[in-house]
Amino acid sequence: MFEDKVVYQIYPKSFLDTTGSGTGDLKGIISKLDYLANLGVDYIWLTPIFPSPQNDNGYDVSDYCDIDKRYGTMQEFENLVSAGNKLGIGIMLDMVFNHTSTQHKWFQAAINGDKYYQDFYIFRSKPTNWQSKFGGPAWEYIENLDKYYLHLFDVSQADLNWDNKNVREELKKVILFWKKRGVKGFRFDVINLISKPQHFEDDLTGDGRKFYTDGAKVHEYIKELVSDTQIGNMITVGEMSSTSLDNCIKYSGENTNELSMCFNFHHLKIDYKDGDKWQLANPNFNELKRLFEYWQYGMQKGHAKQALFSGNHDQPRIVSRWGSENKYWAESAKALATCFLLMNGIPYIYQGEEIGMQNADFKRIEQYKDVESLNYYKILRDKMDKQEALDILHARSRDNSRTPMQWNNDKNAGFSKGKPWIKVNDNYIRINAENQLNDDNSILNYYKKLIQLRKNNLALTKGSIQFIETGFDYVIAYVREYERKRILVMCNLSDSEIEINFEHDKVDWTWLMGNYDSKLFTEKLLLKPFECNIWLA
Ligand code: TEU
Repeated sequence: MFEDKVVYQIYPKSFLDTTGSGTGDLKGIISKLDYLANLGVDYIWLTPIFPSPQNDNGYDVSDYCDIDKRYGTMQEFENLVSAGNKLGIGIMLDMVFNHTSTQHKWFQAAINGDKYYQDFYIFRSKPTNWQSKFGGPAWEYIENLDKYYLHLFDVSQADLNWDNKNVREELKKVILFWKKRGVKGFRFDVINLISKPQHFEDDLTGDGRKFYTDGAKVHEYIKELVSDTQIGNMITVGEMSSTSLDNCIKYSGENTNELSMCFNFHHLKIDYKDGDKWQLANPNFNELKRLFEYWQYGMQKGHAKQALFSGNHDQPRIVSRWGSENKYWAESAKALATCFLLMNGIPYIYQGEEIGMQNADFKRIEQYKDVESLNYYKILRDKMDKQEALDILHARSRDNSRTPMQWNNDKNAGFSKGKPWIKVNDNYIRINAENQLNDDNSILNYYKKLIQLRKNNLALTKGSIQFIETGFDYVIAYVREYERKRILVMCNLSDSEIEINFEHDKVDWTWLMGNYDSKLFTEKLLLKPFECNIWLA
């Protein structure tokens, strides 16, 4: 199920502001549904729009069953759902169930001495040495309880205690609340971190993640949540942090009664030095190919489903990261899209990716808003000078993908008539949706054609995948096959021209599409910089 669907991720805060507040809103999303329907999108996933102090832009939820006033009203949300329905676009909401904001009434009751709610969280008299994923210790002291609470993320995001049945019951109510309002699916934030160990101990070799990642009861809890709320037939995607193939086969396997698909991030770490996000390295395309093969073959064999994606609101822009910002900007954006979106799984497009949006153009630390970036800036500054730390943020900050959507070349890229909450990239004059809508050769129209191609070919939705060795690390090539129909996808992810030898391959391939001119498949195949082609046998 869902292989023929395409999901578009919206970061509401940065999508479109209709009030001049500087923050995007629900009405803005409604006004762009036509744009999304035209692109060929079936679902939109909204990152959290619930009331929140916004320390982590909504991933710190203070009330799961309401809409943050910044974004609009419940009525407007219902309007969005029905407007979406008319266009065949379903709404997916982001369930942040690993933690709540410390402003949530449960946490407030807990720290004011309510024992019932203290058991909703993880309070201990003695902290461990675990590190928060945003830097610094994972435990925070509460004086009047003389106890520490666990926060795997920001100090304002307290981890929930899923071993408490009452917590699980409350979270089920949240799902039912939104289901009733016509929501068509859910994304579950870091859902593989919910099952914590029985005993907390120091991690002598790492930051603590080995004790809570894919924890002992995680599958049991997901099954219970899915079955008690009857969302087994809806589109559900779990965000899996540092997960393993075996676990993902359970999370999203055909008859495991858990989720319909999962995100994993291993392929987006090929440019981390020694696995450290905050140390720069060139992308290792050999490793990328190995990871694609491992996950695609593994999930295929396990009858499990993967979300296909190259970016989201936590990742730098892919075209800046592995593509080309200048000379081969459009070519590289198209090649990367082709490579990612035609594999076996369900394509996810992050807002602005379809027009080749690039990393933020920030020069000063004051321009950054993201809590993780600001925390790490301090940590980096202890080790290096200012410019070096800023260079790392420029490449790695989550704000890179959070700058406002570039709609047109009006003031603020058409995003807002007020002062945007975060700086618009100055390149909006050149890179914007309006410019691309009427240009047949644009990245936007390429995405549209790619989506149509995928939907019109069972080989690309239901087909198996087989990777092809070309002798070049940065050429990703694979064949999708269904009922003897074969489609060959080949992408040169480098800025050099290369020649590949296919003397042994005698298949007659017909060209379907690509990012340069139509190309015959020949024994000696010359690929231009970032050239990609799709052929049919
Ligand atoms: O992210 C989970 C996560 O572990 C990472 O993606 C993290 O944001 C970062 O990349 C570590 O370097 C999810 C959400 O997508 C993210 O926006 C939230 O901040 C986080 O959970 C906490 O809810």
